[in-house]
Amino acid sequence: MEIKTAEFVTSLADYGPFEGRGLPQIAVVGKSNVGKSTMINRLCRRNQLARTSSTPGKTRLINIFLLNGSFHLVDLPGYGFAKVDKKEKQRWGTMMQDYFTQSEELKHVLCLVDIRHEPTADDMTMNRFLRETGIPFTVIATKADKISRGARSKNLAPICRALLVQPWEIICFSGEDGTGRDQVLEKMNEILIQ
Ligand SMILES: Nc1nc2c(ncn2[C@@H]2O[C@H](COP(=O)(O)OP(=O)(O)O)[C@@H](O)[C@H]2O)c(=O)[nH]1
Ligand SMILES: [Mg+2]
Repeated sequence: MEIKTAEFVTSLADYGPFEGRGLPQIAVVGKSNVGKSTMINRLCRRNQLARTSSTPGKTRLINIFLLNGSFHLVDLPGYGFAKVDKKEKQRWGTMMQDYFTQSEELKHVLCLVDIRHEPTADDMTMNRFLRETGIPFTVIATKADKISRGARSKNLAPICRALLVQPWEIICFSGEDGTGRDQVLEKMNEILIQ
């Protein structure tokens, strides 16, 4: 699959109706700064479609994009930013709950983790939630350019253990050099033709 058109639809603080809602959705989750927006931009070959930031935790909204006029890519707010206060964490929890309880259109979740680090407690909570609710997901190990090719399988081992996936199920991705882009697009195609 190739992304021919990509447009920003809307940002929502509370999930609910939006223009064009009803198309299949693929959501992106992961901690703040893991590379969600960067991946979206890379997939769409657009530098500024999703805002990236070197200050983690700034995206506290659900950002929705329409791709190829046929499905919605949903950039969910990142978790695990140390500096946010309790109130902000609660707000995040409510947003996510609202999203997941009413997302009849959700087909699949792309779970991003940093290839250099062991998954966090929040990553594991999200993983458990997806398993329990039976929402299909794929783990994407981002920032693959930050380690050597040879180190990849070694780095994937703790991720596999924590998230209960097999190494071959994980897609190594880099927004920097495009590693894994084709694989993610292929995965999206599989999800959407089902
Ligand atoms: N080297 C490298 N840096 C990345 C990659 N993905 C994201 N970054 C950087 O990590 C920071 C956070 O990225 P962003 O996409 O805003 O993360 P988000 O909070 O998950 O949306 C930015 O400074 C990006 O340039 C990647 O694959 N490789
Ligand atoms: Mg972002």
